Amino acid sequence: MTTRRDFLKTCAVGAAAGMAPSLSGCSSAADPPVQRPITVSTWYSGLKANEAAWPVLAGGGDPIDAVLAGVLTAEEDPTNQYVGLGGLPDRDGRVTVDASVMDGMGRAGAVAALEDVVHAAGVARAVMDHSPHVMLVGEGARQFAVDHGFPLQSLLTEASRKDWRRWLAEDGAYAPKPNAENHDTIAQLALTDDGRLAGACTTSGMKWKLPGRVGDSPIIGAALFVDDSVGACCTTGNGEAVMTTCGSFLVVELMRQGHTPSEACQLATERIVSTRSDWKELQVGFLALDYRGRVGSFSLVPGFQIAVHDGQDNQIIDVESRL
Ligand code: SD4
Repeated sequence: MTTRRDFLKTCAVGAAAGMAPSLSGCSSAADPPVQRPITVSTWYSGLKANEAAWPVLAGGGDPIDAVLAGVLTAEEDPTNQYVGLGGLPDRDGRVTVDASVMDGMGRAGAVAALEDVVHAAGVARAVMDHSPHVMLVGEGARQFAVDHGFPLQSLLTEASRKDWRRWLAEDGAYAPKPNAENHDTIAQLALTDDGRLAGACTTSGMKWKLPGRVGDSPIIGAALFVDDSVGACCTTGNGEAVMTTCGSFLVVELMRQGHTPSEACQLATERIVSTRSDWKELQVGFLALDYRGRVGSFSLVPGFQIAVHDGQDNQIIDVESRL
């Protein structure tokens, strides 16, 4: 496993040898284009997502196709209890999923509180491509999915039902619990060799959430924002903290002002720290990719990991945190 320190070392070595660094925080605005194509994803499941996305990028394909192929691997995985099939349910035992997609030209689609559809990010893309809207929710989103050929199936697996029942038996308070371990949403960004960016984010949201609760993942500008002229950002973690700071939009705008992706992620983390006195009990992870392929990431508390695939390696990186 590579740590952030290792990457910074790599950057220093690369810079000394006249090579382009592959992570931000170690290059200046004067640097030439550094790393394209490239794809990055949140958490350990990002490794598989990057693998699935790579052939699309390597073949010069659409970056939206790349990230959709990537995040589908997590949506289809019944053992991933934070995304798609097998996701943990809300307080009442219903699995509802949120997802968004965006490209670097300002096109976007999203679904929220969607039930019975594994490939929520695919439905978000269909909203983008086949409707005049950006977001559909609940029963309307489900009907739209059916109309566009997405199969219906229950997302609640036996394992997740058991966990829910255990929680019911142990916790009479019936309150959703935002906490630092509550995290495994997949969000993925991709950049083509000719500079087109795209991103996708998909999740079953906060476990045991109140019915009707929607997180940051389907909100454009919160968990996902993409602009070909600057870069892209996605988030994972406590959606309430991200929504109230317009997290991904903030990171992209900070990069527009000249900050590196890692600086931008760190500054956005500080914004959360300044607005949430309970920040040490939360987790939020930011992941940013600029138009030159520089990667940056930062999180509130330790434990956040990202997966980076640059064509040479597909590897997990431990992200630096505020705490
Ligand atoms: C949410 N941000 O619904 C999502 C949850 C998440 O890792 O990212 N978990 O708030």
